[in-house]
This record gives sequence, C-alpha cells and structure tokens, in this order.
Amino acid sequence: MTHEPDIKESILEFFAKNKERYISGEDISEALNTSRASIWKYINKLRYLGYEIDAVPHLGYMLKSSPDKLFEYEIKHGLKSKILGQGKIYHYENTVSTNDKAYILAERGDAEGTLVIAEAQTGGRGRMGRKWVSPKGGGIYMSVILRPDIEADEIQSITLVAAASIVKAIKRETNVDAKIKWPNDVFIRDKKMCGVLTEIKGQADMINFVILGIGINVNTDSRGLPDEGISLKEFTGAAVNRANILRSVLEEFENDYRTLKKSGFAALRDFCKKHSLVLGKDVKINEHNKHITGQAVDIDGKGALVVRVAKNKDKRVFSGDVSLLK
Ligand code: BT5
Repeated sequence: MTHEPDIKESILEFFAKNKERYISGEDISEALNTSRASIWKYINKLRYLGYEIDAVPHLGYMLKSSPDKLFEYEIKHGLKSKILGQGKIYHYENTVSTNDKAYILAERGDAEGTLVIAEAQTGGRGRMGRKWVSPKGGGIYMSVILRPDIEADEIQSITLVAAASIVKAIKRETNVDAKIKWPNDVFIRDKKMCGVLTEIKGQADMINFVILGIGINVNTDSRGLPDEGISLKEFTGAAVNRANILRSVLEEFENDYRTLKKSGFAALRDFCKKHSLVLGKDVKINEHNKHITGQAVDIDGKGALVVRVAKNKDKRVFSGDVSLLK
C-alpha cells in the first residue's frame, strides 16, 4: 500500500507548478523546508514508484513522465469534489477486493468519502457471488465509503444513481454515450463496460454505512475480459487517462448523491430514464430465483423498474438481473 507522507506529494506539486523546466534541489528544499539530502531521498522514492525524473548537475530536476497509476496524488491533483476522495485514499497494487478493504475501514469508523483503489483484484466481486474480472493494467477498481442520511427506501437507488453518474463522467471525458442497464451496469452498445456493487451495513431502518464499489474497464485489453465485456479503449480506439475518469466519477457522483439526499431519487429519475438501455424493451428479470417477463415500461420515483407483465398489470422490481429478450 502506498500511503506516505507528504514530502513526495509536495515535490510532485512543485513539479506541477514548474512544468518542463529544471528546478534546483536548493529551491525545492527551501520551498519545502527540508534538507537537500531528504529531497534526494524522496526523488529516489518517486523514481522507484515509476516517476521519470531527470537530474542534471547545476540545473536540478525535471519531471519527464508520471506512471500510469492511480496513486493518491494523481487522483487528488485537480479533484474538484468537496468530500469524496478528499480524505484518505488507500492505493493497492493488488488486493482481493476493494469492497472488502473499504468495509473493514468503515467498520473501524473511517469517514465518508474514504477511497480504496487497486490496480488489480484477485477476488473482485459482482452481485450474488459472481466474479468481477479485474486484470492489472487499465481498469479502475474502486470503493467509496458512504454514510448516507437518507430514507431506507431510497437506499437501493444509490446503485442506479452511481450508474447514472458514471454515464455522465464517461460522456464528459470521452464523449461516448454509454447506457444504464438497470440497476447496476453501464453498457456501450450491447457490451458491459462497468459494474456497480453496493453493500450496506445496517439493521432495519438504520443504515450504518454503504460501500459503493465500482469497476470500469478503461484501457483493459479485451483479451483479459469476458466475452460480454468491453473497455472504453476497445470502443474508442485510444487509451484514456484513468485518473481523469476517476475524478469525474467522484465529482459527478458527489453532485448526484447530494441531490439524492436533498430531493430524493425522483430528482434524478429523468436522466436515468433517458439513458436507460432497457426501457421499452422486452425483458426477463430474475429476482430472488423468481422470473418475471414483460416489457420494461418505467423507472419509478424510488428507482424501481416497472415491468408490464400483462395488459393492465404492472410489477415493480427493486433489484435483480435483467436480460433483454430478442
Ligand atoms: C457487477 O456485478 O457488475 C458489479 C461489479 C462491481 C465490481 C467492483 S470493482 C471494485 C469493487 N470491488 C469488488 O470486489 N467489486 C467492486 P453483476 O451485475 O453481478 O455482474 C457480474 C457479471 O459481469 C459476471 O458474472 C460477468 O458476466 C460480468 N463481468 C465480470 N467481469 C467483467 C468485466 N471486467 N467486464 C465486463 N463484464 C464483466
């Protein structure tokens, strides 16, 4: 895990303010109020993490390139959210599941907005015991701790709201029109680019916390994905900066989450309907081992999917798997 104090981050900040020019060790050490020897030590730590830093006698240091890693600094630099991602960010090269890590942190009392990120997962989870394939190199695997003060009957809509925020973030960063496959997937055309897994701790009407887990195939090589998956890079043909996507997801979701808390799901309903992959289609839904077939006709004010199962007979579905009938 990389959570180190902040001389490293201050040095990176200094580089960011002095792009494409050499800065002397003396200037850095004066600005950060530490010795030149210590600056040298941290420059080497940064190199070890993959930052390419040129050093020229009498000129000083210049940052040539940054590694493609979702380190805390890379996320926070330029992040415009107020809470999400502004506190602690835990970064792992590899972990079993970021949701598991975040759950433990939440139990121990970590604050809303705490973020866990991994470059790869060995036991990435989907819903109902399914797997989330999480290869190294190109994916975003992240979990955020939420401590929502909202009505219990709005809680399950957090998943759908997160999917909507991801659609907005993808549009903003890549101009790609993704769609929401109710309740927790984001699709490009007929393939899955992202999945959301929310896990809740609470009793009856009391919610302790929610772990919002998000997996996005950004630059993932299609050979590492299941057949039903697609990455953004595969679709657009160009690599996309993962930190930019992650920041946008945090910012968009923070906005939507605030709206949800203030005005309820009803205020976000139109967007979800407009970008739905399933509305108007014939669907089969598997909910707790019961099957429902019919036409998906609406998403109601609480985020439930309304399915017309017979003439004049609609059913509201709150969770479950949707397959589109051809
Ligand atoms: C999901 O479940 O789609 C929720 C995925 C959540 C993953 C994130 S990653 C960070 C955090 N930590 C975790 O351990 N999980 C969360 P579900 O709707 O049950 O879909 C699972 C199904 O998606 C699988 O059965 C496959 O068919 C498909 N799938 C698995 N990996 C995929 C991938 N990388 N891309 C596209 N589809 C995938």
